[in-house]
Order: sequence, then structure tokens, then C-alpha cells
Amino acid sequence: AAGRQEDPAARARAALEAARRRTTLLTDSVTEEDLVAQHSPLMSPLVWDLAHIGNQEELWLVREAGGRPGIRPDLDSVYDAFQTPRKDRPALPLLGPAEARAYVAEVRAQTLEVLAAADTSPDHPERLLAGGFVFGMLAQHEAQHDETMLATHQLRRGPAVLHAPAPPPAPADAASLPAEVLVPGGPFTMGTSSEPWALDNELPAHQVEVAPFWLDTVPVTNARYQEFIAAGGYSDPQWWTPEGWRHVQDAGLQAPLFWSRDGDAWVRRRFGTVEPVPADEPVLHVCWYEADAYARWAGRRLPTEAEWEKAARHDPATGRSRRYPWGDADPGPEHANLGQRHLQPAPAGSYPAGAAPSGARQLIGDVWEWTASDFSPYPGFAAFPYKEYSDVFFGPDYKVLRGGAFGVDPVACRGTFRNWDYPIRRQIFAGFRTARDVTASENTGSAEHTE
Ligand code: AVJ
Ligand code: FE
Repeated sequence: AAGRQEDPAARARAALEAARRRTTLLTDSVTEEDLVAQHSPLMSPLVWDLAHIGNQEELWLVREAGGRPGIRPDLDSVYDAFQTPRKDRPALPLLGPAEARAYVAEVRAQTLEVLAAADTSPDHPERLLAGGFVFGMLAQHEAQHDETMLATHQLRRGPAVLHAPAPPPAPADAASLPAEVLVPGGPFTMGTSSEPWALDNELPAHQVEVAPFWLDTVPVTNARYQEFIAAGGYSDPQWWTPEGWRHVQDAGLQAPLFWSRDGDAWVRRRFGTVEPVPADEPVLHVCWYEADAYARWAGRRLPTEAEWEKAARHDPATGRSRRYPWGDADPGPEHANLGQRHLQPAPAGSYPAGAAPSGARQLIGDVWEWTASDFSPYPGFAAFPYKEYSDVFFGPDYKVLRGGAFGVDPVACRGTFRNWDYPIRRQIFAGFRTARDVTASENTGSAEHTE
């Protein structure tokens, strides 16, 4: 695994090449017909994602970083995500599969020449190049589209084309973990001013006061979620916000996306196969409204984004915020379920080596976790290098998700990484965990060892 001390150019090349291997697999594993088809109005045709990856790389690495003339500037408007919503992209004059493959290969060849000649030293006067930032940004961009394309694969009907081993079984102690862990109160450092490839919305580092709270040790499982369904959770307005209740009725929600009944049991469709819903796996493909309603039904609430990040990064022994729950080392297979190594979450309680100081597990990887918070800028936020990455999304329309999922590459996942989506979205690889306030008596009792 690449570390922060490693040569930024070598780290950038490795990250770009890893993302491209995944892009190639995701686009070569389907027929040409499936590549150009729209599998859901929520998603682009896969062939759009492919050429969009190339076009963004041409814009930022070949033209901007390399100062080279454009390869296909005529494609800029076709692959501008803001000009055409996903549902309308099949009608665009898209490159065909062979043309798109040739295009991304040509862009990549030039990118590697630009990278080989670039000065990526951490103190480079141009912020875009310092520490290889723009190369890291494009590796993260491609990795994010690899996740989006994985969601398209999940929505696609027909026999399975992607295959991966199941995650390891839960460790022996998984069944005896405490239901919740205490995260001590006090200030902590949220966000970062030192992570070289952090994106603009993760900056700057700033102090946030967080009251002590209890957090689920592991994400909410399918078994727990089925209790909510069986208790009539979907038909009782008291658990839902007014908007959530309206949405449940309008959309006819009864269970997570991809679930259906098979007699008395729940089954789920997963990458082309139908299988029993595994009881001890974190629940997946629920929207924010469902997560919020479950939490209220359980007498709890979703954690705020600041609470989530404190649980994931704050080390009470030193007072410092770490890059990851386990420390500063880049994610390895022992820490977290990331990178599409497995095509499903690992059982709740997995990855003890990835636990946070509080004892919480699986904060990174497995499932994105919905938080209570709207997507807003940190104090001192400045859009960089373009407003359309985050700035235009700030506001009450989007909820923040944290922690990454099995479909997320490690390059696009860390304790500070912020994702966001509409509260109705379910095709993303999202689950959640719940929290509660520390009560007055618990607070008195815990004050001594938290100071
Ligand atoms: C950060 C996942 C919300 O997919 O809309 C991809 C990432 N930005 N291309 C998205 C992104 C530009 C973004 N999310
Ligand atoms: Fe994009």
C-alpha cells in the first residue's frame, strides 16, 4: 500500500493504474449492447462513464497540468455532467464502445508522459501540482465513477457478470461485542489541512466541540432492520419525518431496494443472483428517510457528521485526529472491506484490526453510513480547483454519508472523506448506524475517565 512518505508521482501512477484496471473490468465484463444501454434512469450508460473519465482526465491532466493542446475538446460538452442529467445521456452523440476505449487509452498515454515530467514535490508553488494533488484528484474521480458503474451493474437485470469471493466470516468475538460504545465529549479536530489529496470539502482542519454520545459498535444489520419491517415500521407515520412519510407512500417503500419476499423469508437480488438476506450483514440500499425512521423506532437517532468523524478519528490518548480509525496507515485488507475485493458488506463485527479507539468497528468500508447532517462547507472553505466538485451542492438538499463502502477504492476513502446524496437515494451502497445522547447520570459517571 502506498504511504504518505512514498514519492507522490509513484503513488499517483499506482492509483491511476489501479482505477483503470477496475474501469476496464467494469466495462469489459458486459456486452456492447449492455455498455450503451441505460439500465436505470438514475444512471448513465456505462459507455458515458467511461468516456467521461477520459474527458475529465484530458481536461485536468493533459491540458491543465500538462499544458498540452486538447485531444478532443469537442467532447467537453457531451461529457459535462452538469449540461445533461443522467436520464438524458443516452440521447447524446456518445462515442461508441471502441471509440471510447481508444479515447481513454490515448488520454492515459499522454497523462503518463505528463506525470513523468511533472514536479510533484510537496512544496511546489502551484497548489494543483503540490504533492501530485491533481493526479490524486483524477485517480479519485475515476475511482468514484468505478463505484457509480458498480451501482449500474447492480441495477442491471440478467445473469451475473461480476464475481468476487465472499468476505471472511465474522471473528469469534463479533457476537459478544457491546451494542454501543462511548465516545467521550470535548473538542476534536475535524477535517484536514495536511492530507495531500484531500478534496476541497474536507478542508480546512478546525476544532469542533462534541458532547459525549453513544454510538452503535457496528452498522445496523439486516436482522435488526427486519425487526423494524416486521413491527410495521413502514406503515406507521410516527417514525418518519413528514417528507419521509410522504416519500414512503409515494414511492411505495416496504423494504430496502433489491429485497423481495420468498414465502415467509426476505431475499435480495445482488449482481445478478437472488439469495436469502444474510442476517448478520450490515443493511444496504436504504435511503436517508429509512435510516432516520429506523433510528427513531429504535429510540435512537442518526449520528451527526461531526460525531461520526470524532468516533472515526479522535484518539483520546493523544487528543489527535488520525487519518483512519486504526491510525495513520493506508487501508489494508485487514482493516476494511474496500476496493471491490468483495461485492457485498462483511458480517457485522468484522475487521477488529480496523477498530477505532472507542471500539467501534467497520466505520471505514462495508457500507456508506448516512449521517443526520446536511452537506455544508467547513468554516474557511474555499472551492478548489472547481466549484462543481462540492460548492454547488452545499445546502439542505443533500445529506452527508461517511466511511465508504465495499465498492469504494481506498484512494477515495479516509476519515475525513465526505460523500453526499439526496435523502431518497437507495441505489448507492448505503447503510447506517445509530447514536444516542449520554444521559445526565451516565455523564457524571464517565466524566473522570474522559477528561
Ligand atoms: C461525491 C459521489 C457525490 O458522483 O456525483 C464524480 C463524485 N464528482 N464526478 C458524484 C463525482 C464528479 C460525486 N459524489
Ligand atoms: Fe465525474
